[in-house]
Amino acid sequence: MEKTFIMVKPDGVQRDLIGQIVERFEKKGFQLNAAKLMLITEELAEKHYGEHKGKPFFNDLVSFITSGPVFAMVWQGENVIASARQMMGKTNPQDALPGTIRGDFGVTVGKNIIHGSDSPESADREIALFFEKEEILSYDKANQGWLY
Ligand code: DAT
Ligand code: MG
Repeated sequence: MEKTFIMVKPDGVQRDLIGQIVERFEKKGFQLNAAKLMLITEELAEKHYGEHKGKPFFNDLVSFITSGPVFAMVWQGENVIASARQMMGKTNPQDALPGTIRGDFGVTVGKNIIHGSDSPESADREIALFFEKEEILSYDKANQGWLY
């Protein structure tokens, strides 16, 4: 089953949004495989956001993502990578539709609450950056027959 890396950013943690965000993914029908509250080092931030190195917002992005605890997660489900991106909404909360996480909770692009992998390649890379293999749990859930 497809897996993706989802992270509540420092603003989402400070604004007490972890529970509501987890609830949206649970209610949708996705399955949680791993989760932890953690601090991101500068080194990890630069790796995670490597594709943005050299862009004008890169330094602010690294400062922001290392500024406080994040809540890192792995979720699984059919088409979870693209579905999670839809649930998050557009990168800039001002373009994100109501009903999406960024549309409902965010105001500016610099503090847009949540990260989600944008492709299968990114998901594999990001899951491996943030989690050890033993931290990612596969387990049966009784609701699966009612989802698939
Ligand atoms: P996403 O997080 O939707 O995958 P992205 O990968 O293009 O978006 O950018 C990563 C993060 O960088 C994004 O969540 C917020 C920040 N960012 C992107 N574009 C920005 C901009 N023009 N100004 C400030 N921050 C920006
Ligand atoms: Mg991205």
